[in-house]
Amino acid sequence: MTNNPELAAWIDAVAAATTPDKIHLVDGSDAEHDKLIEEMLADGTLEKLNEKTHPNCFLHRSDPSDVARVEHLTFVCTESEEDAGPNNNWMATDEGHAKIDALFAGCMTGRTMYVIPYLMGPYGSPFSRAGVEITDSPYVVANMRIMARIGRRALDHIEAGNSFVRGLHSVGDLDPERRFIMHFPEELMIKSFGSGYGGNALLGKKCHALRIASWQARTEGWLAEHMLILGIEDPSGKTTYVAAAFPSACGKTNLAMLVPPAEFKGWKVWTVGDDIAWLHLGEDGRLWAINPEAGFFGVAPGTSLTTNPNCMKTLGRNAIYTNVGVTADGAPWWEGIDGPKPSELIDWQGRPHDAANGPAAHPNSRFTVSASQCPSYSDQANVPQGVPISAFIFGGRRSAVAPLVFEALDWDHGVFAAAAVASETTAAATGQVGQVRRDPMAMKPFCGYNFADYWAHWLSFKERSDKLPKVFHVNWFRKDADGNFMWPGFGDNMRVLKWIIERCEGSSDAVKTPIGLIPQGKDLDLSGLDLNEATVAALLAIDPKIWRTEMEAIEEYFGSFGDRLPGAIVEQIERIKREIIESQKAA
Ligand code: SAT
Ligand code: MN
Repeated sequence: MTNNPELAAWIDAVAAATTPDKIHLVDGSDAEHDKLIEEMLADGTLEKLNEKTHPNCFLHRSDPSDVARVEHLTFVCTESEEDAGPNNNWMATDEGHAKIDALFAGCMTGRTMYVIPYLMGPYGSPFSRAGVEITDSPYVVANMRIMARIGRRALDHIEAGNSFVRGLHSVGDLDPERRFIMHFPEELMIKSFGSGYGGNALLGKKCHALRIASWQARTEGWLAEHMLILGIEDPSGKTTYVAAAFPSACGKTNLAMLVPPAEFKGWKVWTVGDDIAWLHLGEDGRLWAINPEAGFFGVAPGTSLTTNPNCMKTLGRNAIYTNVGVTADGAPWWEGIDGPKPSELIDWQGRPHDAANGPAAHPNSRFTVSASQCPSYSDQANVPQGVPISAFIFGGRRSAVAPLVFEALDWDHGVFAAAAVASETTAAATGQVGQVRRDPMAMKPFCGYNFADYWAHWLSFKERSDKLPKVFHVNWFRKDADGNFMWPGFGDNMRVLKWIIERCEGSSDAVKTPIGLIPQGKDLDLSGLDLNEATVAALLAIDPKIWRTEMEAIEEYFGSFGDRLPGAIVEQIERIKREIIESQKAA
């Protein structure tokens, strides 16, 4: 099966433990894919959508209890609990293995065991990393084929002697009581049991490219981040790259594929990635980013020709839809898609749609599609050294508190501001939606080690380079007293991106406040936008009273990391608190 002895021994050991009927080494070929699709159509795993309107598109309905990531069942298993940190569920390595191995015992009887060699990152990039996922889910194979570079070339990379992450996955019996997603960063290993869904099952994505990779990145001096990467081309043809981190289901895919408003003649946005960035310091001192993924696993609801035209043009063919609704003529459908709601609709659970049962598409329903189909896909997306990043943008979903945008004063302050990000929870993870929680760097669910060590790692880049990206914080989700969004968002976010680029070039103004540098209305290009002055001022305002309360919440959160918290973070807290009080006295 393979001439790599380590891989061969692992495949044998897994087969002995899980007792599959068949073992299939995935080569990634079209013929193999066609056969898998045929089998999934035959057993009902997939449903064919309308070939005329949606060529080569399929619908998968997951078990209704298995529709999102399960953070309470996700563990980082290390020798020392301190290494996992208060931000992770921890289990001792031996205990973790014992617990999950018991579930894997004999679980593939009657099933085929698929062995998927995969590469995260462009072929030929020194920053790309390999993995092998063993799974009993053909749906996982089909999704991994879109999301990663799988098959023969990835196996060649491993057989050339490169290290690889081992990921073992079984859907088990989909019993939420018998479900665990476990990471063993010290062994470069993942074991996931009992879920077939997205981030729980496509192990190259969150499990490998973020949790395990963030651990590797710290020991090796790079960054693995929950960030989109995009290039902004100005009318002169100059392209500036930025990377932006937002929690799941907060619009990363929309921002990555942004179409500038009509007033922005000659401006273009190029998509490099929509979810994950791996960043390395170049010899020039700049941070260079690659997208380890090859596809998009995006949230369907809310996606339309108005909110994200490039995405709509990407996902109409060769796509797998999970948990969306379907129209009478076999087209995928979700809340927020263009056009009127059809009178006949099947919901995500396969029932005739009845509003009493909730939305037709699950709020976390998804599409899986190759990035190469995206009209805004960057011609630099597969360049081995990646693209140079000029700005980091962080943000969350905050109805109040955070202004539309601010710039950090320096690197330490930027790391603090990113670490202090909070956001209202979404349907991307099971649990209550709309609760404010701290989500540092949008990595709360994905950092594979102690956040205190992670912030220290971020801070350490200052000693290694004086050409680091500028750091910004944005909030597209500010609401007025009546609960309406004040900022139009989507394509109009270009107006904020433009100010950010101008700040990087030193050509735009800002006012210094205790929390950072904030533009005034005059500094933003708001041409053609129907926003009154009072709304613009409210979007850019910071209320010292609210910020004193916010700083207390931030301080309490950071306090939970005890002595391991870097001193530079404590200094930022003290400075901002002091300056807020001074500004109140001066007013
Ligand atoms: O389910 S995934 O983790 O892949 C998607 C997300 O929550 O961002
Ligand atoms: Mn994500």
